[in-house]
Amino acid sequence: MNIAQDIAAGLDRILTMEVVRVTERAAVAAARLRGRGDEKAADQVAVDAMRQELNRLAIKGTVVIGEGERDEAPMLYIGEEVGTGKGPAVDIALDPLEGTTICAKNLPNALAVIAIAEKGSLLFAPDVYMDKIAIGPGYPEGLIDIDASPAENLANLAKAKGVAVSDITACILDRPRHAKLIDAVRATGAAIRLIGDGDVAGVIHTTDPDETGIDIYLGTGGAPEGVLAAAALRCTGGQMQGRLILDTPEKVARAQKMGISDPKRIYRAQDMARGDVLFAATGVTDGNLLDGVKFGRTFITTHTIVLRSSSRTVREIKARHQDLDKF
Ligand code: VTB
Repeated sequence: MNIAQDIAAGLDRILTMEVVRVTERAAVAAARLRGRGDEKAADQVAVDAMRQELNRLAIKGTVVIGEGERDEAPMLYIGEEVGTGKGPAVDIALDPLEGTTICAKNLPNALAVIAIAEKGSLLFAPDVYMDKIAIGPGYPEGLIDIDASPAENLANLAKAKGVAVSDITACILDRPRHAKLIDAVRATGAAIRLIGDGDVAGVIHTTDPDETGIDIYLGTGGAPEGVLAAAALRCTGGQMQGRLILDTPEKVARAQKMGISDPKRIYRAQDMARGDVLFAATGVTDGNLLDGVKFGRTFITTHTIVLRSSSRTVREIKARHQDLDKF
């Protein structure tokens, strides 16, 4: 495909490089507040920085997954128009600081994250929980099933990988609600990596088990984070299923207002993020896939992963920022 066709067919290729600045800037801002025990402040500076850079992008963007409803989030709220207004009409899912607590405690895998997709192609997910299961690329479609038991999913994955179940590691959020799930996984002999927060990273880690040591993600986390993770998986390959947890009439009604008519629907990655998708994440704290921001005496380094679904290219960008005034 030549560039003209490429632009006509979907997102501007140039955006793939431009979007890096958006997550870099948010990550640097948040990283300055690493380990300060102040989640809110770290999130706020990341939001400010991301918004500022996003508004320089040549897009006509609408935030579909952001910091919350308009009345609760002054910036990057759902529905906010971002970008210069001149360029492709796109939907944006973002989390300027995924893992605010991780950042406040300076623990691994806090990220600044964004996904950009063609207008109307990202799931408009309410801020409820989502049950999730994900594995990386290279396995037959349908290998995992959100309705199967953890033992069945782990056995199928181990068999397909050609290893014993005891050689599989599952990533699960460390929450009391996961007590049964954790017991069920441990009963199979598989290992668990318990994470305090950051299930976008948890899902992405399944795409490179040799590097991260994680084969499968299981459990419930935020639905907005589910859409972000699905966008990444669309680009890297891999499989994901998610189901919204709409366990009260109020949540069902809220979802309905957002266009979700079947509250029990199982969404695959390609249902949550359709069409041409760009995804970028910059490490805030050191992690399994991405290094955190480093503040040197004369420069700042950032480490970003940039993905695009149409080409499935995985780019890692290590940047040395020497003009410190821009941050
Ligand atoms: C996860 C995690 C996020 O929310 O989605 C989690 O990835 C789910 O909510 O980093 P609970 O904390 O209520 O379990 C976060 O921890 C924060 O957005």
